[in-house]
Amino acid sequence: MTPRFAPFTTWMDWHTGLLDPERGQVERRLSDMSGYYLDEQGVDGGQLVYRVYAIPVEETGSEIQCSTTVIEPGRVADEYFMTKGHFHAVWHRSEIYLGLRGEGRLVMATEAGEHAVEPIRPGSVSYVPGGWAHRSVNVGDEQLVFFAAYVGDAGHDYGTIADRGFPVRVVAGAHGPEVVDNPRYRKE
Ligand code: S6P
Ligand code: ZN
Repeated sequence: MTPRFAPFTTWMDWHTGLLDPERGQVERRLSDMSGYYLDEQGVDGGQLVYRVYAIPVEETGSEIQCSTTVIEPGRVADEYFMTKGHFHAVWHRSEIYLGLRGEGRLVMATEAGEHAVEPIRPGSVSYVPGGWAHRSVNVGDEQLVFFAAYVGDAGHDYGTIADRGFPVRVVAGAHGPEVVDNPRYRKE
């Protein structure tokens, strides 16, 4: 059997999340996230929320996709800057997140409405089992940086979360980050 390609190395800056060589980048601004935050009155759509730097490989079950995500510090009303969040299109595909910099929360939820919130910070290794939608939230005052690895054919289902939201939101409370119910969440 002939291997499909030769081994390769990518250099990652563990502080900034930048990759060398940089092979692909996705940028999300507030204008890309209309409807994701509860109170979007007066938001500046041009504000950068996060970037994802990928190490692209073929999207097959034989490969492992890897990327770093860098979420800026900031809020929309009381809600911290966060990623869109998604289920994997192949719903049972799992994922691992390694926290590199900053202070965050990994919000996860099942289709049935069960939810879990885990910390992301330097040294955290979070396991996202298949069937759990996942969103990361920067609750600190510096960039949140983490590395993600997942099965190559997982794909992304953004529509379900865009329509229904997560059962909970992470907001700035009087004494720090708080997890509160999302009044707009729809189970089905
Ligand atoms: C991919 C993995 C991450 C996210 C990234 C941005 O399966 O979970 O690389 O893609 O953190 O989040 P989102 O929800 O915009 O894809
Ligand atoms: Zn994912």
